Amino acid sequence: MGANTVIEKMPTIILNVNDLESALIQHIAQDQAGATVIDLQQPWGGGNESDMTELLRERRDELAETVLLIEAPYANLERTLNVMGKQVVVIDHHLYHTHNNETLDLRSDLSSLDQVLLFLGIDPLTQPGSAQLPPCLGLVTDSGGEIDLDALAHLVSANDRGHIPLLAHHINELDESGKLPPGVDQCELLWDLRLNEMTLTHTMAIDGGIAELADPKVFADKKQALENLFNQAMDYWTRIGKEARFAILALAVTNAMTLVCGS
Ligand SMILES: [Mn+2]
Repeated sequence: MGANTVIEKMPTIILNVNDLESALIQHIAQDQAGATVIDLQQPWGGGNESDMTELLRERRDELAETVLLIEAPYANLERTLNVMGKQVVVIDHHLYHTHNNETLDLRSDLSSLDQVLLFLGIDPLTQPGSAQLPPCLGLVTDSGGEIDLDALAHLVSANDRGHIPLLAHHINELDESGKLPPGVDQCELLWDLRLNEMTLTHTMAIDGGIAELADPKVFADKKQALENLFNQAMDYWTRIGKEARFAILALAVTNAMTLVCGS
């Protein structure tokens, strides 16, 4: 089987790149698997259905026979793709409430990222360049750059399925099983990932918070406050029972976000 055959069979990935999970799907599918990825360009938490349908019509020629429609539960979108003769694979794991107060239950134990990896048959561990975090995620501190893509995919999936508590749990688990590189601090990694998530989703006043931190004086002030907060959390962390740790960590991170971004 030649390389062309493989590429022809590769599905097109259709999604909105507006959070950590979708950014990582885009990176792996496009840069590692060589699939065409179409970003529907709608913001997190909602989208304009006719804009998305229009965009798909414009980019019709780029669509493979099979398309993965990821977290885009819009009837018109699916219908448009069906009319084009495409085989649509719906990838999702969320419970939606539609305008008509109806429920669309697409829940799954697997995140969309997990499902895409399974569908494409990708094991992030064996991908070339897996020692580096995708530059598209633009992690802000050094700690994140040292984690491999397999661990990253694992954590991004946890963040998407269970938010901060599940993310904290999996960071702790990776650390205890020796799968985090030496020097990667649990709190710092949690912070990196959540900061990226908030930047991509534009949730909370994160952009304003980051802009403010560019001022060295503001940064120095907040850095000290953040350090105090984390030291306090780590102090609790070492003294309390294991089962209470995640709650403390989640609380510390939430407080830190408020400190940086405002409430
Ligand atoms: Mn998701």
